[in-house]
Amino acid sequence: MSHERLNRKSNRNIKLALVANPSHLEAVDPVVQGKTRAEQFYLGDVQGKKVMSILLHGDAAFAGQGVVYETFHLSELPDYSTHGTVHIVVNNQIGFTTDPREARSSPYCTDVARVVNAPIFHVNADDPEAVVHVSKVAAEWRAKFGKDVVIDLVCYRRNGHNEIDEPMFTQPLMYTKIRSTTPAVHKYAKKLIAENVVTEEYVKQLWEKYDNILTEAYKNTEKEVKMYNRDWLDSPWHGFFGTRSEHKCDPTGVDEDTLCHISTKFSTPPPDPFKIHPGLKRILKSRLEMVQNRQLDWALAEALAFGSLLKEGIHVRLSGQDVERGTFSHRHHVLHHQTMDKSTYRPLCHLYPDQAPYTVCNSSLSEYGVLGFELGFSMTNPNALVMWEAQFGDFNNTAQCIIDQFICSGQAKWVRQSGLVLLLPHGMEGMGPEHSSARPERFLQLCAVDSDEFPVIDEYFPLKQLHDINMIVANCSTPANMFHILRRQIALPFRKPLVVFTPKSLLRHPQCKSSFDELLPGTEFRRLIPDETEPITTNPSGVKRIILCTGKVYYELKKERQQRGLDGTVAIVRVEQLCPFPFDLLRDELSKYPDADLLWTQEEHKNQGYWSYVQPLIQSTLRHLNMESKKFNYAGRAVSASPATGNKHIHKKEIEKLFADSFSGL
Ligand SMILES: Cc1ncc(C[n+]2csc(CCOP(=O)(O)OP(=O)(O)O)c2C)c(N)n1
Repeated sequence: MSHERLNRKSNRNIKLALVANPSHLEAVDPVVQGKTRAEQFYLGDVQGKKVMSILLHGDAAFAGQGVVYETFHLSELPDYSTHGTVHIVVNNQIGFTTDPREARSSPYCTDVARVVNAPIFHVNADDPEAVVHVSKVAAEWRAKFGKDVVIDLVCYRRNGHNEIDEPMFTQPLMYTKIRSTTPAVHKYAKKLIAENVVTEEYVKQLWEKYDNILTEAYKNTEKEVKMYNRDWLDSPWHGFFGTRSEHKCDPTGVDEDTLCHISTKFSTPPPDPFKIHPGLKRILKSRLEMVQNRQLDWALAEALAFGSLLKEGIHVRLSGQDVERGTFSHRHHVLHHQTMDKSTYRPLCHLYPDQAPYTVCNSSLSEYGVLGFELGFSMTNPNALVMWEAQFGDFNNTAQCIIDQFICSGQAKWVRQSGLVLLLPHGMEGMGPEHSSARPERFLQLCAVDSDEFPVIDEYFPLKQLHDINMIVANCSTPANMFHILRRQIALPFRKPLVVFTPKSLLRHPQCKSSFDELLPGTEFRRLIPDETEPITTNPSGVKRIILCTGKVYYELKKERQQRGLDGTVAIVRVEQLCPFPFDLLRDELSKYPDADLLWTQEEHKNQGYWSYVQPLIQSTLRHLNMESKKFNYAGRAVSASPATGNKHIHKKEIEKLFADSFSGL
């Protein structure tokens, strides 16, 4: 929520926005910073002279929560700086019932701020004039140097935690003292009266005036009989919601000329005399060959999605560890001059003279802080594609608090929309327990889906589903689908967080290519991809088994099917949008092969991946079709405590079993 009013001293309007904050202490810090950065960015406020953030902290949380440290480390990074934040620590020398001797190892609760050499003012909060003085110095510091500054308000908490707890249970000596201490406001009034600065009568009047303001405001709340969502939003996206029909998603296809232009620019080395690495020359050359063949791989799909949005005036921001090159070296969005320091070339910034800005930025090695930051960034402008990529999908769990408290539940709790995209590299490729799984099961468990009910299907169903869901979860198996789902984030008439499990080996898989034809006007994101191979399309009655799957395992199953001579017997159907679930398309698919049995095959272990999520959804669809008696089973790895084995031999054996189970009995 926010409030805007005239500041009589500067004669300027000042808007104060309060960012919605979960119970999780300090979690909001990076969110505030991201939002501040975005406000500055879209206002062209490159020095942070128009927008700034103030972060309020508790002493125990400031010292104890690691996200505070992560947030400080963003403060001076080129694409994350907010040009100085004023931190105010309400240091009441207690955290719930814990006193500082048990709450931290550093002498001061504010010592974490020393990592950026921020000035820290420890001030006696019982001395209001000292507090005002220190606050002025802090504000001047921030204005002059554009760097963080900390005010440590050394004070006490008069009552127990939450005002109702009994502090004498745990801090009897301290609270005996506090109870005999005159409150700061009375102390200060007494001092001013003694110094003849004010009279007793003046103080009394001031008290009454203040009391009346509060009483009146409280009474006014009773007159409010209606609640409007817009009153709770500090950036209500007027131009966005006012102008769009909720029932219409803009097309995501793009014309051939635009595709050719962007992909050629993206595949062309920078103009002379910029010297790029010879390996990159080869990469760009093979990219260009692909473009000439009207084909695209994953890197081109990303570039075409970003580039076409930039052309349409949409700001694109991609942030995360090593995103500029890409963890798997597939992207190369920032090219480095081989003999000149700090000289770089960003092809996607040179597509059109009037394009929107493209931001691609390697982040610090943080997930919690950086994901929170990007979430905050995404809340400011609906006409921006803001993405956070994890180095490997596994690492998203160090940002679990942002996912749980903000991303999956933010709209339900705070009527706040965000179109933030999470790109999570995922896939069982024999890399061992640590780099295999983005934990799809966790994201799917967070989706507000009723798996027992087959929904009413009409022409608005796909969009209505998206409108009603808390977040979209997808696993794209083709570059074209990745292109469309990214563009759809902006084409939608509302904003939803999108979680995409992205590939590793598929980045270079010879079969994981799409044609420009799949991106042209009239094409769109495919929530489910039916089996469109021969002879299945011409002879569906030959199909004895339907394998439903998602992601990379499709390519492996397809190859195995061919080797086993089962091309006409097994239909392999890909669920690309896991949530919301494509009930309508699955219904159509199951109806095509009424006599076939049904399998869900996944490469993830049985207690992980998608099985627990899809099983009841598929069963509801079967019930709807009166096909409850159809054989429907799971094929894949057994349950496991760890996401993957670290033993190559076992990995291979597991895949062999997955194939054996998937094609058994045929
Ligand atoms: C991440 C997190 N862990 C635990 C809690 C439970 N909790 C609520 S208040 C509190 C103490 C906070 O102390 P401090 O930071 O000094 O702030 P104060 O309440 O004294 O202003 C705790 C532990 C929480 N809200 N968030």
